[in-house]
Amino acid sequence: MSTVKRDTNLSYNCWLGYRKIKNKDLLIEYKKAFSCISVFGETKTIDAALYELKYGISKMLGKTPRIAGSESSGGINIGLVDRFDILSSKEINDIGDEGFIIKNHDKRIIITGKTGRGILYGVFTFLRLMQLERPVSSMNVIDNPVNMLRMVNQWDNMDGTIERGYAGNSIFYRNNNFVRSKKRIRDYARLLASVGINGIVLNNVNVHHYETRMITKTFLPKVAALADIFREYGITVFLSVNYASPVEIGGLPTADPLDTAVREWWSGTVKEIYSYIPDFGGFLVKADSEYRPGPFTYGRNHAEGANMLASVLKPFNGIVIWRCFVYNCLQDWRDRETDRAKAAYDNFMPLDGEFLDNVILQIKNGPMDFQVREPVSPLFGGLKKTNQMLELQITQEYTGQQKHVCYLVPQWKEVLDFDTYSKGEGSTVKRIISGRVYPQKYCGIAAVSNIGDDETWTGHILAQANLYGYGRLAWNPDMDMNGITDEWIILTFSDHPTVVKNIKSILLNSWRTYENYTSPLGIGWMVNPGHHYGPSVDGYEYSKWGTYHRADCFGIGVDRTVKGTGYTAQYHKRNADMYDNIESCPEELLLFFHRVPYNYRLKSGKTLIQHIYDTHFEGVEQVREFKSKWLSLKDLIDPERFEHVLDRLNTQIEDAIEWRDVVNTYFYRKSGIPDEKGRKIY
Ligand code: GCW
Repeated sequence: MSTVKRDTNLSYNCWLGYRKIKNKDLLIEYKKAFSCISVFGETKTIDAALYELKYGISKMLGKTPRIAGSESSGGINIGLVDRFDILSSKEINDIGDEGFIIKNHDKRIIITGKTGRGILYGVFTFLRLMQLERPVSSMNVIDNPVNMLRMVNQWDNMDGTIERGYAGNSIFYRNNNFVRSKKRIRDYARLLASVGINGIVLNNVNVHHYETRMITKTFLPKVAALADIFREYGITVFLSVNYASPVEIGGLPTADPLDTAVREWWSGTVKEIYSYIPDFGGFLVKADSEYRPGPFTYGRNHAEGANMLASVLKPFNGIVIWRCFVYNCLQDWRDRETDRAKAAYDNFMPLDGEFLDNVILQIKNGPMDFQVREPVSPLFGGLKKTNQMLELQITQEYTGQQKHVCYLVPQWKEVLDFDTYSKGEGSTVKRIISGRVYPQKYCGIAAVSNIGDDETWTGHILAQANLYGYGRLAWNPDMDMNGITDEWIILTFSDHPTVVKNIKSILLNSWRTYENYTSPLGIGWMVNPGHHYGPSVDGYEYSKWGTYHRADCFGIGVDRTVKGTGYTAQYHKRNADMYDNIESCPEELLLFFHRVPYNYRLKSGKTLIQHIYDTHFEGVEQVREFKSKWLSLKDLIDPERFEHVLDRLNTQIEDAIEWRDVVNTYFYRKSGIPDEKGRKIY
């Protein structure tokens, strides 16, 4: 693990670096108002909130605040709501268990909530407002998270590697054991809590030999030690489990969910877990997918599989998060109706309503697999009687692996705002996953984390914005994208207008740019099999049958209309019709839904082939533009981070050129149609 100097390392501190307040008048005002803190109530989470408050204020004011006894009433007061009589019952009723109130009252700033979590979120919000240099008089906030579960999934393995990790090794494990130093883990908890994350799954969904043993006495004390740290920061710990555990570590001949001995084994195991971690969250399960074991082996369905685990977790208030990323990775593409995109819906829709109320289905945003562009999974809006969570991928598996800048907040916004029309207009994904369309006992959002033990946490400093943005959207999916982006830049770098303007322009254009030089119009993949980095137009690890794009000398794309694979029929009528008709299908998804000849005219008036050539040339130019925008920040950003990003941008330019040339050459050879602009295509 890299050595880290906490207070001096700008990359390491991410958005919690806390710079001294620049505005002199405001600094005077802040010093007057915030030089003393009183604490009302004692819990570990309130202690953590106090620590953060002291740390942040000391750095921003250059002076450590005095901690007064609870008898003092000036300065900042933090504590549970019942300790402040000046709060009206309306104010108190307006917040839920995780909400908070920041109230500016009679020379005091009160930061309060009904739980330690609420107070902690209030403190982080307050510190953010300070760093954004907001006047004291404006510090009145009442806020609640929109989503109940706001989780990150670590794909960390106990050998220290991270599946699809692009920022070094695991901060949790090394050499098939837990790391000893917990400092970095605590700092991760701080980062997560600062944006409102309240749950973490500590190990990869692909549960291998050692991780299967995490639920045994050998490792449970170590899991419990991590849970102690995360608990202080209001984060509940979950584990991914191997469905075949009863066989692999329980010595049973079967893992059949309907077998009594299997159920008893799980019941004993769960009891033991709770004896170590009384507030353990529950299990995340990847079953019957990509060679992982599951109920199918025993002729049982996913509901039977999930419900057995849920019933043994129920007495402890634990939950089962069951992933819907289930498809046959060995399928034969030659049959017209066979379509991987249909798999999740086909597997889970027939089971709607059959899951126990402490099971949540976790659904990837798209029907395929975290591609640069995909439609929204039709399970959203399809499922009406099942708890559900959205799964996003912060780690940039298919979006440049943290060597390329690709800010995903714009993509996530589109997913969250997508209207499924499930219960009429306004049945958006964000309203479904927050339980506002159909009642759900548990619901929310999860994302695959992008951090590792690299100094920068994320391998590319600009990728920190994805972790930050995810947390902010998980808290409130209606939050404005511009606002989130500005905040992150100011907290992380500076509020200098050129810094904000240039970095924002890079970030907000980066997804489209990445798409421009990689796979066009929703077709997906075209990456090297296995590691998924760099172009390989025909690359697909699982298929000896064909490619994803099905390009030939006439055209490209997959006909997923009702006349084709029939995938469009999985959507509610309005969307199904929109996608089915080539005229109304959003053009960025054209090749996902339609098979199109190279000379097809797009709305721009260009032919499809010309669009492919042009966007690939444009993509490279756009990355060059990012570099020139970045270069103009040379004197406005510290050298360490300036050089780091510059280095990444140079790599991105080289890679974008490779993508451009490989993709354009491929389609030139396939189609035989030359570039109208006569540019050199290899
Ligand atoms: O995107 C694919 C990844 C696998 C991953 C799988 C999944 C954890 O390539 O690495 O496995 O999805 O989501 O289960």
